[in-house]
Amino acid sequence: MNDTTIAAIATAPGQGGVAIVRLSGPEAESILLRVFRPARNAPLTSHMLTYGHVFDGETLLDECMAVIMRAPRSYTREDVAELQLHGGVYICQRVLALCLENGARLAEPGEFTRRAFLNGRIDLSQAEAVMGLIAAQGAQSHRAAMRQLQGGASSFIRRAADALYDIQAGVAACIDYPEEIEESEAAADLLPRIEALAHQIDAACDERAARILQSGLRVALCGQPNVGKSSLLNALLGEERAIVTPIPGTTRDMVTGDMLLGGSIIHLTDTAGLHATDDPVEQLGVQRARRAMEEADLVLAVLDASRPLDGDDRQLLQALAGRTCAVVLNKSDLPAAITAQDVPAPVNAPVLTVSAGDEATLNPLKDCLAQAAAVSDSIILAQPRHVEAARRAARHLRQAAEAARMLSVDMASIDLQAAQLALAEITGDEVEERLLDRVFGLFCVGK
Ligand SMILES: Nc1nc2c(ncn2[C@@H]2O[C@H](COP(=O)(O)OP(=O)(O)O)[C@@H](O)[C@H]2O)c(=O)[nH]1
Ligand SMILES: [Mg+2]
Repeated sequence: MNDTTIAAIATAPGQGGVAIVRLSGPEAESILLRVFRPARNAPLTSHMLTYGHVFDGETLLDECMAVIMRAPRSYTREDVAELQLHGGVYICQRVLALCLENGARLAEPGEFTRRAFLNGRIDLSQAEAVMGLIAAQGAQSHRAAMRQLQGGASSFIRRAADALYDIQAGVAACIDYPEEIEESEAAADLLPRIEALAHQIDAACDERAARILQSGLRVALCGQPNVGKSSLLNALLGEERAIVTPIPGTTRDMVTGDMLLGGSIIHLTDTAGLHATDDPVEQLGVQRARRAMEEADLVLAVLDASRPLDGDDRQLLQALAGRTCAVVLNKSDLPAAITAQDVPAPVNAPVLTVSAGDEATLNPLKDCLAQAAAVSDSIILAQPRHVEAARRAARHLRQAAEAARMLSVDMASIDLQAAQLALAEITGDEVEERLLDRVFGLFCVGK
């Protein structure tokens, strides 16, 4: 247990109806009582709100409610005190300063949650889920964070770790009792188990899903100048984000915007038209457009349906072979020069006919985006950090199997141990201070 008491403003900065200053640690209650005077002179009851006042010296600072949550029945498992103040910037800052003057230390980002972790209330993956809940902008990321908070990832990893301990015990027995255990029999028993576990862990990893949950589906609008990419971006976002003119080459830098579709975040990037140009500014724009296209999870190849396809259009469509993409035939309100049948679309790419000015025509496109951003609710590891560590564990397991097969069973033990450590990183059973700093450094102050 930590012997310092930390304090922070737990609510978002700015004005609001209510703001909360939070304290955690052994002195939480005594510091609270130095700052807050209950209206009735009675001891505070744990988990009950008490009405009273905060004084700054002899000056009345605020009329407020206070609560003490005594250990271990609190978020951090320490004594926690909270003051519910009027949500003014000055009041919050002054009350926080009073707490600090009375013995508290300013909390670092994520320090309350770090204490909850260090005191064993939650494991590391659950602590990260708290951050995921706060950061969730759509129902999909919220569901994934909630599953993680409920221990979804942890229980999977613990089961995998248990299976691995059993395997390690088998290897240890082989090393300790070489006379009793036949090497080939041990290998025949352990190898399939190691391989099955590696497979099971790999199957729980989905980099794409983890990334989409964290930062949304990256969609790049690509195509020649003047086909209507910026108009489509604006129409999808429902606001005039990008400049639209009949002059080719209007969009030079990248314009981005987020939208919510079917509970998922779609991160749209409008790009400069892909074409050869002598203008150095436009050239940079084209370079950026190419990069955005490479990095996108889904590319929308936008074509102008009112003119025939040309070489540049065909080149773009060819470049998208093998990518997740959709072809958008824009300007369907004008007399058509090409229809969906004329487009040599990449395999599996839908061709959607739209008009940027007609919202109803955009629905199939929105459905297509929502579908691409949907992540299965059964996804087990929903965080890039977890996926990375799990992949590392699976890699070590496969190396262990290789060593056992090519050399001898006992040669597997180093890689098995490395796999066990990689799994433990996810739940935080085996963590270095540096890893904790990295994880909790991403939090907001006051959580
Ligand atoms: N008729 C018609 N004109 C469009 C449509 N979409 C865009 N435009 C026009 O095409 C021109 C170029 O549009 P813009 O969005 O700037 O194209 P970008 O260069 O691909 O970003 C502008 O004059 C738009 O008003 C559409 O669906 N129908
Ligand atoms: Mg544009």
